[in-house]
Amino acid sequence: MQTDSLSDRILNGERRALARAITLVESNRADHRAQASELLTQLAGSGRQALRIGLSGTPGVGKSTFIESFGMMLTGQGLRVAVLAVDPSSARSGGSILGDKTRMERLSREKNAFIRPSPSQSHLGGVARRTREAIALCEAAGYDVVLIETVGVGQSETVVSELSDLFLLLLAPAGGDELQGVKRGIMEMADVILINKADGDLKATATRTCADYAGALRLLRKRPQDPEGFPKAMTVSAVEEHGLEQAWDEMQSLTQWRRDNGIWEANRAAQARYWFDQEVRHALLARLDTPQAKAEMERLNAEVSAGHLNPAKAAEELLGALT
Ligand SMILES: Nc1nc2c(ncn2[C@@H]2O[C@H](COP(=O)(O)OP(=O)(O)OP(=O)(O)O)[C@@H](O)[C@H]2O)c(=O)[nH]1
Ligand SMILES: [Mg+2]
Repeated sequence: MQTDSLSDRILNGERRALARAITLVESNRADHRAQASELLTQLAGSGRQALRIGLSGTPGVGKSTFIESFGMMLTGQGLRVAVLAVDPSSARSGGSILGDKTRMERLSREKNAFIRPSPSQSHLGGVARRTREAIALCEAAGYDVVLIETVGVGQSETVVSELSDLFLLLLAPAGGDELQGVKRGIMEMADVILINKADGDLKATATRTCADYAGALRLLRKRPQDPEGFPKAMTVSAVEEHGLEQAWDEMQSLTQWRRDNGIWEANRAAQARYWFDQEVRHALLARLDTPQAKAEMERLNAEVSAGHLNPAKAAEELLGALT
């Protein structure tokens, strides 16, 4: 594959070229990795930046419906929108974004939208890298907003928040008990909490839930990356398309404040360092996975269990043998 022409076509914003490039970065084949790396290097100079919005929420909370309505609102304003997913459980069914492509029917027909199913990878580290590279490709292709969706399963929120400029947490209307169901760590990542389904019979409950979360957010430690009034809780209805514009206004004013105060740049720099660190760790662990390393480990294991070598000494020997 000619990466030169592929990069031109991506810079031209051609969706098919973008899809092909994402397939390339998702591949494990060594030649594909090399091409992907070359392509990403070529595109790195484009200087284009999208607003990267992470979105998390439990199954059924309305992520797909929200993305469809919110995405349509953005494309309606002339913005180009890409949707990616971080989905560590490849076995996930039903709710997968692949099935969503048909569910996000209106958005997938928009010429200014690009929807990409999540890569079927069971390893979160692998998913993170591929998503990171897919985001870079979407930015080079001139997308204004990249939405990165994850269903809340433990670590995936951290991955998404480390990949995004803004982190949205989508919640359902519920009684006060439910508040405790959201882990504190996840609350602390959120820039905007959206209580979805604020319509019909659920409207009053949603308003109450929103007030509960607004209260809970005020109790959290103030973060240096926030202006007054953030993080914020708001109600929306993805189905009735209520509150979406207000939510977008808040996201934009938060983003503008962060840009004006150097926080946007600092955050992206910190993320780059985080991913560098992760890549190093990942690569080091991969070195333990070679046949030679495994054989050496087995030999040292025997020594350790026989009491001929202490564990620290054995580790030192093993690491010394890894080059
Ligand atoms: N009343 C109401 N129902 C909604 C709203 N948004 C989503 N729903 C409904 O909630 C159900 C789940 O919506 P999805 O958008 O598929 O939820 P999801 O978070 O993508 O779910 P998973 O992909 O399985 O994680 C569907 O029946 C939607 O119609 C809303 O704003 N109001
Ligand atoms: Mg969904």
